[in-house]
Parts: sequence; C-alpha cells; structure tokens
Amino acid sequence: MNRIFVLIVLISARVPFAQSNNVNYDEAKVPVFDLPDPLILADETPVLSSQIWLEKKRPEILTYFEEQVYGRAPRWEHQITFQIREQQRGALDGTALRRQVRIYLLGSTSGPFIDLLIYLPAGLDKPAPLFVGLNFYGNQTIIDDPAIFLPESWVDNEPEYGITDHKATEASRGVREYRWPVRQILARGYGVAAIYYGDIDPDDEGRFDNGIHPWFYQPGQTHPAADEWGAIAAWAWGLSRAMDYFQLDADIAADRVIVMGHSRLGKTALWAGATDQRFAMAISNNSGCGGAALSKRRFGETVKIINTVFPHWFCDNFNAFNDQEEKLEVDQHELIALMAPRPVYVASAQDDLWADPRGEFLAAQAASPVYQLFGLQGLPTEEMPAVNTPVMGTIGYHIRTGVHDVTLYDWEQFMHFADLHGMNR
Ligand code: GTR
Repeated sequence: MNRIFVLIVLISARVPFAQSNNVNYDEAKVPVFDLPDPLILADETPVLSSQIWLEKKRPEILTYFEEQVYGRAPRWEHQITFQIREQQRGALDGTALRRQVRIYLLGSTSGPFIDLLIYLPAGLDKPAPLFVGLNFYGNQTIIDDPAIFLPESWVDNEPEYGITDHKATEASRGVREYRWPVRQILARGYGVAAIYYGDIDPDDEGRFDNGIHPWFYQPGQTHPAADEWGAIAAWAWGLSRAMDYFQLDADIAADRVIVMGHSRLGKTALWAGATDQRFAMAISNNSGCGGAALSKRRFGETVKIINTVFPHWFCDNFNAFNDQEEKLEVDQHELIALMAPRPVYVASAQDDLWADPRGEFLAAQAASPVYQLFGLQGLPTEEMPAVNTPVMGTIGYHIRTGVHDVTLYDWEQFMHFADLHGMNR
C-alpha cells in the first residue's frame, strides 16, 4: 500500500516538472556561466602535455565526478566467474553466433549475476569488435529470437509489453528491435552484446535495498554514503564486468569494444567509458542532463529536476548543486574529455529539447582542447551542424530530426564513426 502511494507520488512528480514554466527552453534565458577549463589544474597550473593530462588533470576530474556526481564504485576484489548457458552457431538464419553468458558478480553461483547476450557475425576468422549496451526491458526485447533467456530480475511495468507485475514476458520479445538493428550491425562486421540494466540495479526509484548495492554495504549500512555509487555508477560498473568477460572470450576483440547507450543509459555509457579505459569508444545517444549536456546552461532538464525525480541515479553529494550549478567544479564537457584520446560520439535529436541538444554539442566542442593535446582533432566544427549533418573528428556529433529515441539513422552514424576509427580492422 505504502509502496503504491510512493509510486503514484513519484510518477505525478514528473508531470509538473516536465510541463512547468520553470523549465527553460529559451536560449535567451540561459544564464551566463563559466565553463571549467579542462587544461588548468586545480592549483592553476596549465596542462601543457598529454602526459600531464593523463597523470594529473584526468585523475583530478575523475575524482571530482566520482565524489560529487556519480558516486564511487567499490573496488573490485572478486574473481569473476562466468557460465556459458547457451550458444548456437548459425543463429539468426545462419548470420550469427549467439552466446548467452551468466556472469556471477561475486564469483559464486549463490551471489548476484547478470545475463549477457552476445551475437557475433557468423563465420568470422578473427575476433570481432562489438557494440555493448544496456537495455531497459530485457535482452529478449532487442530482437525477436525465442532462444533469448528472459531476465529474472525486477522489470519496470509496461502494459504495452505485457509487463504488469515487474516480470519480463514472452510478449516483450523483439519489442525494442527498432532500437537495435542487430542484423545490420552483424552485416557490418560488428558483434552486439546486451545486458538488461535491472540485472545490475533495478531502476526503481529511491531504492537501494536491491540490486548490487547491498552486497557492498558495511555492517548496518542501508544506503550508499553521500559519495558512494548511485544507480548510474552501478550500471557502468556492470558494463565493466561484461568487459571482464570480453577479455576472456577469444572470439571477441576486447581492444575494440564500443559502449553505447541511450538516455539514462547514454549517461551510463559515458561514465563507463570514463571509469574504464578498456572501452575503446563510447557513444552517448540523447543522454542529456548528467550525460553529454552542460549542466551550467540550465536548459531543459536541470540538476535539481533530475535529482528530485530520480533521487537514486547520482550520489547524494550531487544534491548540493540543485539550482547551484555554478558551484560545480566540473561540467559535462569534462566527462566527454575523460574519453581522450579514445573516440567518443554524441548524438542529439532536434525535438529532444529536454536533453538540451545545443548543450550536448557545446560539451562535445569544449572537450576538444583535450584531444588537441594528443595531436588529435576533437570536434571538427566551430558551429553547431545542421540537422542530419554529422561531423566526425575523434569526437563526433550529430543532431538528427525527430524525437528522443534511437533510430537506424543514429546507428548508421555510429557504425560509420567506428569504421573511421579502425574499430573493424
Ligand atoms: C527522463 C529523464 C532523462 C532521461 C530519460 C530516459 O525522464 O528526465 O534524464 O534519462 O528519462 O532515460 O529515458
């Protein structure tokens, strides 16, 4: 009863925020703000080389994001174990090798696990590069393949997919196929790996008594400390555990794993790329506030809104910046810069003003000086490009027509960008 009440309050909390006049969609009302310079150390010494960036500035920025924004993930001291539950050569009408792996996160079958679904191009004579991404409703949603195991963890209700009691359903097979063009990706020589994000931490608002967090609590602890991981950091950590597996699978080119995510999972993809340099490339699709969009612009979704509606996504310290973005010592261009010198792609959608497309572009642009330190071109444009006109340096960006979503157009750019950077060599 209580839980239902809390849920209703939280759901209705989204409506006034989204429709409130307080949400700024007017460029003229963007406050004047100073972006932190990624090439100046906290003690004001300039960062003059890629070596100083890597040794001093990068850790400084990463630590700030860890302690004030996403929360620190615990150190990983367990031996990962994995079990190949199923595999089939000739899956998807002969075009794929399908492998389903259960990763035991604490190394024991009695502990928590995540289920990893992998498709690799059939008949490859060398390890395959791959795109890995989290999904919202289970691995079975990304393609209509009856062999995919349904998740066993909590799933958000979605009556349209037949999910009404927080359990994944047969009816949800393939319902998100339009976001995951698996066959096209395979035809381009890339693999696809999927994880249901709720296997790592269910996205049920405000709760920290389920998912991975409790496994790391100190005796008596019931909630992460103010600088400890929220849900986004946990999801990113889960992606790293998949990366642990990729390094052990001889069919996968572990040096060319591309982490991709949409929306809250786009925020997660960027954080995964920042915290785990084994990811060769990161792609943020419509990630917005707390992802690729600059917080200090206060355009569309703001720090206060996101912390109020999704109190479990970031660490508690992040609340100190509600309506006080000017106090942040970093901004999201520096999250993007944490990818350097690895390629990173930011995708916006024209009608997705909530995610602040212009703020996403400006962040990608403001990350460029860090790439230049490495002798690389960051984002090769001064001006925000026209819609459906991607720009690709070592940082790539496009804004496409349409709404908050992942489309085939987006994927075509991601694959092209990956090709440009030799991911499929
Ligand atoms: C929205 C949220 C965004 C974005 C999106 C999603 O409600 O305000 O930050 O993450 O959800 O993940 O679908």
